[in-house]
Amino acid sequence: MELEKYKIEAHNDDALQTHNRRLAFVAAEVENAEAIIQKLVDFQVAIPSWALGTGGTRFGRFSGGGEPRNLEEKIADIGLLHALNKSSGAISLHIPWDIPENTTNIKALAAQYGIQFDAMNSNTFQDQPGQELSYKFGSMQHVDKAVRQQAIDHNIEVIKYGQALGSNSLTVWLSDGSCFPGQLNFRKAFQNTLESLQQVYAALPADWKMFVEYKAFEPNFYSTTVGDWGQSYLYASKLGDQAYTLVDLGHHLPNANIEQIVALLLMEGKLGGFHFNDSKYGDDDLTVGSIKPYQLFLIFNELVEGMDAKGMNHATDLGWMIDASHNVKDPLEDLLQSVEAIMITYAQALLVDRKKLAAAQADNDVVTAQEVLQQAFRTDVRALVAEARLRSGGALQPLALYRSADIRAQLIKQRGAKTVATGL
Ligand code: LRH
Ligand code: MN
Repeated sequence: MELEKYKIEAHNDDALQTHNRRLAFVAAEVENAEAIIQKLVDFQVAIPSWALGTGGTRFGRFSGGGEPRNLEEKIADIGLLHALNKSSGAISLHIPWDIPENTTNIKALAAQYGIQFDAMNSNTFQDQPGQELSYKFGSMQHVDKAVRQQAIDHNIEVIKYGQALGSNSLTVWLSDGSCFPGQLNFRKAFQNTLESLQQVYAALPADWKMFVEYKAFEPNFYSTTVGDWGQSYLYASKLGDQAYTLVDLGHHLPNANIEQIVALLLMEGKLGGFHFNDSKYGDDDLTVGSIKPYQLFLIFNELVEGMDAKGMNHATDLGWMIDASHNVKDPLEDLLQSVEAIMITYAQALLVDRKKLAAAQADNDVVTAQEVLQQAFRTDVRALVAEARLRSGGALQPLALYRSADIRAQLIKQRGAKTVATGL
């Protein structure tokens, strides 16, 4: 479903006066407004191909209708998000949920919408129909070499799909672990997993990155073989320079200081990217910034400080991806809110008075240090984010236009009320 340009222009004309008033106010407050707007224009967040349908839990799934029936319609949905906010210019595919039958056609279709292919995701946490060997007791950790080889072959196949589409990174999330004490020899599980990852690493094209995603628990509930940032860092360090850790915000034990983890991984040059979402309890995969917006700000504060300290390019040197699932919201509205939260938080982190913060830290002036951070967090930067969208040809208020243009109703009319998208 195309969103006609004239509809975006008409929407912006109606909202322009209010926008300009708000922009003038914040631009008067913020000295580096122009630089921030330009950084926002360049900043793109990859949308997960597995989060365009209504997710669910083991207790139930309540479809909202009009869900994409195939990869082509998923790319069209991301094209729609990108037309609205001009910040969703990439898709992250999950294999085999989204196998591109004809990579040339899929690549051409994505290009039409201005969509790039971000990290590819492998899947050795489910058994596929007709699969020879089961991953019930793990994949790369498995005691049976043949199961490990099956997982290695799958990851190498995923790299090939990615090469054909123009992706240049592979995310490996392993659900491997154990549910009961005694079930697993932790040392052998680590070594089997490392040897397996080394074979996948050896198949990486020279310009590719491998992201090792860690997770504390689920689906295993006693141990996870890539269970925290330290274990992921250990694997990535032993694998080589093309291997990095991937931080999924929902994959930590309660009250973990994620911003400190991010600062140290960045310092070590081993932070590869993010799966943004939010959570209150476990891996809830909720809308970014919906539960702990200040934690998200503190993470972006460390990112900006750490990336500038290393002279890194904010837009291209790390993998910026969302990983969410939607139980009660329209998937596209949820993703629009998540991208907006990321852009707002990035803008606030760019606002932090770094000189004043460093001086306060040098003086152990704890109060001023907090004031510097909260001054930025309490600044309403939404007009800067909207201005970046306007300059990129997007909508000033994406969610409002998505609703006023009645897009979900048109998708249901086009696809039906009972369509089910592959994914979570
Ligand atoms: C695991 C995870 C991983 C994906 C999956 C869909 O919880 O975060 O990144 O493969 O979700
Ligand atoms: Mn994830």
